Amino acid sequence: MSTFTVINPATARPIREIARTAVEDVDAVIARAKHIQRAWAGIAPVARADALRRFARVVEEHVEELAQLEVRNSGHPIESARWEASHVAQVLNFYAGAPERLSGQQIPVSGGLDVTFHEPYGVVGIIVPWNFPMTIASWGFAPALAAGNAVVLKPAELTPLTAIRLGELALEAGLPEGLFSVVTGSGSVVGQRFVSHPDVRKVVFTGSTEVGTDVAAGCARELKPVTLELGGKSANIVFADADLEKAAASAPGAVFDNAGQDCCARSRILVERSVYDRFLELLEPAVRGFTVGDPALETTQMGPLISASHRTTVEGFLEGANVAFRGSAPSSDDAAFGDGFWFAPTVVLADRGDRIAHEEVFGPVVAVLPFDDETDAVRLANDTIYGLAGSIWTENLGRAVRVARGVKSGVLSVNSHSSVRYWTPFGGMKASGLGRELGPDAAEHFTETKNVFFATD
Ligand code: TXE
Repeated sequence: MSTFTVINPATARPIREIARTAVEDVDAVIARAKHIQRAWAGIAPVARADALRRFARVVEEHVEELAQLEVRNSGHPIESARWEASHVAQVLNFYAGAPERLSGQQIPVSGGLDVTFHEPYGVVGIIVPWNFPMTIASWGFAPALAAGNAVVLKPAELTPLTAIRLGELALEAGLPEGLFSVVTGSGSVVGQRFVSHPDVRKVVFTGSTEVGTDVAAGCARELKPVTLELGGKSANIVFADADLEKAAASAPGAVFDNAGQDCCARSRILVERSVYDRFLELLEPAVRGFTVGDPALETTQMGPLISASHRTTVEGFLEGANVAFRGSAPSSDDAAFGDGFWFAPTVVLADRGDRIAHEEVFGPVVAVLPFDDETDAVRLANDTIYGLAGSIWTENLGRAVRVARGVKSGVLSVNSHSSVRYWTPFGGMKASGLGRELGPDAAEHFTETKNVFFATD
């Protein structure tokens, strides 16, 4: 059997060999999922809810183990990894409330009774990237299962370990075998089979805009609905009337969290020209003080990049760039972490036409650009193909409302950088995606509406 090696990005040392699933084996998993899904959809809603609550409890009991696994496989700082593992349990708990609430409608008609049903699609294929392996997977599988679907999940080649463990925990929690299957392997084989297989009736994809566009085209050929969560180049807009100390202190976390490998990273800081110099003065100590190093330590704020080749890509963005200042990272002579894929947080002063002002870096590099007034700020914020997240810093309520309505992004926050709460909708506009995940309606997104008319005459 063909395998690939999973590497610890903090040390560059191998962790485990993982199977590359062949197409025939993917087909067998899908066939089993199709079979078990009928029974799952047929049980009482409360039984589905109970099963998901049990799954949530088992995940809760394994938060530390899952977190430690993510530290090794992804280099996430332990505190972040604990948050991620707990988040999976919370997402499961939240959507465990959905089965009894997937109500249809009764629509007034003459000569009978008209009602709608939310029917599950059947088998849902979920394709996950390497940046947040556990959380992004749960945004798909929890509501999909709650709605009565079976799930086949493909983790990224670089980071399959927590997904594999979640698959085992589902069985420990008593979910029927085959209902939630984790299928490891390459995107071009396993991921593409989810797209092309006629029995996978919906696909959820998170990853690059390039591959996402391909996945959507493949799904279109099969007339298969698809949810896409893609790249971002989100703006952190700082007006002169903002609490500058707070805005500057929080800006590094908003872009360097997860080493910038976050689709919501506020990777462009747009600063009103009159406070541009003052803001940079405040930003510099915050960046230099950002703690980069051993992900196992609770004091660490940022770990390594995910791979050597990704580090090369990120480095490429600094060619010809005007670097203002940088934070620190373990160097090659560090005994424990010298071989890891480290990259120090970097602040670049950019011009509007620069590549770094438009393209997603997906690393700890932030571009700072000045703007003139509110209209200019909105224009600049929207000057990208993406539209995922963003932050607005101002003490003027009217301006906050106007700018929040003017910026074409799916998830915005004012005087904070929050993006993800499992009970609020998440997703992007423009090249950042299609459809929404999380929030009160996510389980319904994994159903098709059926309308039935019962004649009474
Ligand atoms: O993503 P891919 P990668 C961006 C980011 C990053 C770049 C590449 O800039 O550097 O994308 O990351 C599977 N059919 N983002 O290589 O290739 C693949 O196996 C079906 C931004 O991880 O898009 C993996 O499971 N599936 C983004 C998943 O798709 C395929 C998050 C994502 O892989 C496939 C991640 C195919 N033909 C990366 N090819 C964000 N902004 O959140 C690959 N896959």
